[in-house]
Amino acid sequence: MKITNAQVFVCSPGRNFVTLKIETDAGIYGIGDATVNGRELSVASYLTDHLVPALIGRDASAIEDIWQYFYRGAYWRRGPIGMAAIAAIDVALWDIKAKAANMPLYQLLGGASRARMLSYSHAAGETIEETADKVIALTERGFKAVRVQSAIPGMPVTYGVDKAGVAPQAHERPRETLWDTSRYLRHVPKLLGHVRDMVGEDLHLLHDAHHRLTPQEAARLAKSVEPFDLFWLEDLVPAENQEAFRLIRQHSTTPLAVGEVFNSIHDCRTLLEEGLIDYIRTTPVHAGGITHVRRIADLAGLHHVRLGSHGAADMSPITMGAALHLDRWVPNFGIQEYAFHPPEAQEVFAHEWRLEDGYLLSGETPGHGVDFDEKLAARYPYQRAYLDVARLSDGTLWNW
Ligand code: GCO
Ligand code: MG
Repeated sequence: MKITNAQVFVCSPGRNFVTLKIETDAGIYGIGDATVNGRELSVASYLTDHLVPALIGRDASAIEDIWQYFYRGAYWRRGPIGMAAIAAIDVALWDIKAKAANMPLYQLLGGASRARMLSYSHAAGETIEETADKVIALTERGFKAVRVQSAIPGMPVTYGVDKAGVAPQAHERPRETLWDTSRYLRHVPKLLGHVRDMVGEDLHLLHDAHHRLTPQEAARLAKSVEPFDLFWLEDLVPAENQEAFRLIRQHSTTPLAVGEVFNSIHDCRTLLEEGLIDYIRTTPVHAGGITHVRRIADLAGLHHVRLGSHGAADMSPITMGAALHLDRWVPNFGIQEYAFHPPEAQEVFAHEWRLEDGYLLSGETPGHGVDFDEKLAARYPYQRAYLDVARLSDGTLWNW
């Protein structure tokens, strides 16, 4: 089965997505997601200008060799742009292989370890009370796990909490936000304590610090929220320095999650091998596709670490499909994030996966079960958009 064509589409049905479609001489096509939020055109160019010309004519069934060819074969390897491009090719090829085998993708990985995947979504409010109401609303929709964020008093904009009507992407330049660690560290235990009191013991609660703390501050937070029995605390410190997690680990038993910005197994090796975290957040799109995340998941499994895939709305429904097939198979599954795509995106990317009673189901159709409507996508042209940046009150640039 030869690859006859590969095309990249950049569209913005509610937000920007980069999609790769690979066609074969067997008449079977596959699709992959290559979206890197705020850097969409770079991945599109990396694919169109550099990888696609070397992809056409190859054997579509040689997934491993094609992965190695673009990874090992490139002198400048790794990095978010290159790995997202490889991921899109990889996921599209797995889609093709599974369609050719007439099987849902999880079957090719070894079959199902579970029927449905526990998922969590986001509750975020301007006040603690408003956040608690949103947590309750999600439980009423069936969620058994909820990520809890709220605006921090004294900070005009807080990560994860957008004022009504302000789309996170609708900014022609990166929006500048203010960060204050002391206020944050005082506020979060109050927020989580209040929500735990309201919802009782059973609901899983999660929280994301979005890389803002130092190891010592992170250890303090992890310790202070122990009474609220969190499912996890996420991205406490920027993880370039994996060793920093040793300090956090020595001070607290709160479960830790990290890895949504990682793009290779090397980014998580120390964390996994030393058992410094509990959940690894790598997704197919940002960590080299199914071929590579499977390797990360196996290394994680050796060290009692479970998969808790990143599922923000800035990855297309294709990534959710691919992630759910991985989740369905992986023995060491933990939880899958789900942040609801815009309605226009749901139409452009028709998908078999679905949410039911707080669990995600992968679907049973051959392939990863996500399709792409090129004509409809053309009605939603790319719109330049940025993620925010953060500064301290004296103007110093901080981690966003
Ligand atoms: C999450 C993430 C997202 C990221 C976003 C960046 O846990 O879902 O932190 O909210 O900020 O994916 O593009
Ligand atoms: Mg996160």
